[in-house]
Amino acid sequence: MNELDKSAVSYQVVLTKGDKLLARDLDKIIAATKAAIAKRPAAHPELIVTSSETKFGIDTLRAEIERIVSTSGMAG
Ligand SMILES: Nc1nc2c(ncn2[C@@H]2O[C@H](COP(=O)(O)OP(=O)(O)OP(=O)(O)O)[C@@H](O)[C@H]2O)c(=O)[nH]1
Ligand SMILES: [Mg+2]
Repeated sequence: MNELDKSAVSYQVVLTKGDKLLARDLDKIIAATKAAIAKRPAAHPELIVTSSETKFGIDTLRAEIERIVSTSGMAG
């Protein structure tokens, strides 16, 4: 993340295996992670939480990737 911030390459944090934590622990991790990335200039302020076990957040992640690709000219 240091390198990405330095070179101004924007990025978004994805918390994987979201099913492994209790909801209240996950809330704490989300809050702590958001606080940590608030100081990072190239980090997207929103997080995405996913689980490949329950498929939670996978649609959101796919949609976000699609949005980035379609607005960055990468789609051709
Ligand atoms: N509970 C849970 N386990 C997962 C999930 N995704 C992967 N795993 C398990 O984590 C282990 C590593 O799987 P990988 O496919 O390498 O997943 P990864 O995201 O690269 O995770 P790491 O290798 O552990 O950094 C396997 O035992 C998977 O079954 C998830 O969403 N929930
Ligand atoms: Mg792995």
